[in-house]
Amino acid sequence: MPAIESIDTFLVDLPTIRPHILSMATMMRQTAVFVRIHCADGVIGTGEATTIGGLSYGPESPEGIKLAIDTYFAPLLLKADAARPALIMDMLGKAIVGNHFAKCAVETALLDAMGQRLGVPVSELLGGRRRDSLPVAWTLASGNTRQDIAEAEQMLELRRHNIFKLKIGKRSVEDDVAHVAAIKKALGDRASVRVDVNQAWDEASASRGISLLQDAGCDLVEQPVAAHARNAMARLAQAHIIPIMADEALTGPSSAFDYAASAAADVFAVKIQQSGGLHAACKVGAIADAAGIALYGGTMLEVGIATAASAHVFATFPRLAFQTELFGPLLVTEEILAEPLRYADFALKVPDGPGLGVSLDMDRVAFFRRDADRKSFH
Ligand code: MUC
Ligand code: MG
Repeated sequence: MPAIESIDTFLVDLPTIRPHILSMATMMRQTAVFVRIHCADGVIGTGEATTIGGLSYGPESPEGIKLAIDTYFAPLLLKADAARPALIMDMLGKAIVGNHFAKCAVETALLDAMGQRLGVPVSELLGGRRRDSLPVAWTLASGNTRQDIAEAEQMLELRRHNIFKLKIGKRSVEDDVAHVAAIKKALGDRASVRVDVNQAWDEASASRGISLLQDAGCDLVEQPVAAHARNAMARLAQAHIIPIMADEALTGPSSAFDYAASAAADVFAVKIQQSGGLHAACKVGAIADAAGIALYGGTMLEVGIATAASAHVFATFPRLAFQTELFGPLLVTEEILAEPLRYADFALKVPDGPGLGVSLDMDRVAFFRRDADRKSFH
């Protein structure tokens, strides 16, 4: 049994390539919490957690995730059998309420270590991959219609993205719809245009907005109303042809079951962190599949490690009708992986090395980590 010998966590702040404007926050940087689990057989597993705009998106913050892992997770993990990640996650589930993002980072590190130990990619540990590449959307969120069109044109030209998600909900419904319509008109059939309202509308605004978005040629509306407004989501999904996607509402298998049983969404955005881990995300996917709900591979704007972990999960899905948005590493100016993830032909290549198939560049991490002691982890 390779026991867990030590756990280290550190925060890394990375600037975004431009302000990323969402209805609840404007991001100028992304902060990643990295977790490294050192096992007695010499294997080191790496995990990552990120949030959006500190505490503005959900109940966990990067600083809180680090504190929770250092103070509450680490004593439970020390000396545990690293070759039993499922048992460890059961134990953490019993001892620690919530803290889904922290749990996901820890499970990622455990599965990365397990995959390295067995010489197989994490997707194989999760039941087996069904695809080697994943189409990836890009989020246009500069806050300026002309700049967004120019950005989309550049992505099409580079053959990096032909699916665009627009962040709306900050302005009036009419102004937001005009913004979406202008972008769709400029891009035409060359791209799929979708929106994410991030819970900003009440039901009446949503009903009006969705009808207008449908006329504008928008393909998908994500979380138009509050996460707790399940009945409103069900009525909107029932009333409109344009698919309605749940995101913030899905916080793991129970909420996914609840939403599926209430027909409260046409599409589920699966996120590994929001779900509470990689296996939990697979269960959310399985519930959707069983209920005839379409799937989308979501992001919490993770950087390299958790984007790779998400890719391993989504690669196992039998159906992925609305593709993915695993572009997080491209939203920041700095690469922190030893070998960057590969994006080409509108898709992300799922890494195929053992474990996550990616690793941190520890020199770059030492440079960008928040505590300025620039400690070396070699
Ligand atoms: C969200 O709500 O989906 C995903 C893409 C993006 O720009 O923000 C995230 C969060
Ligand atoms: Mg969303």
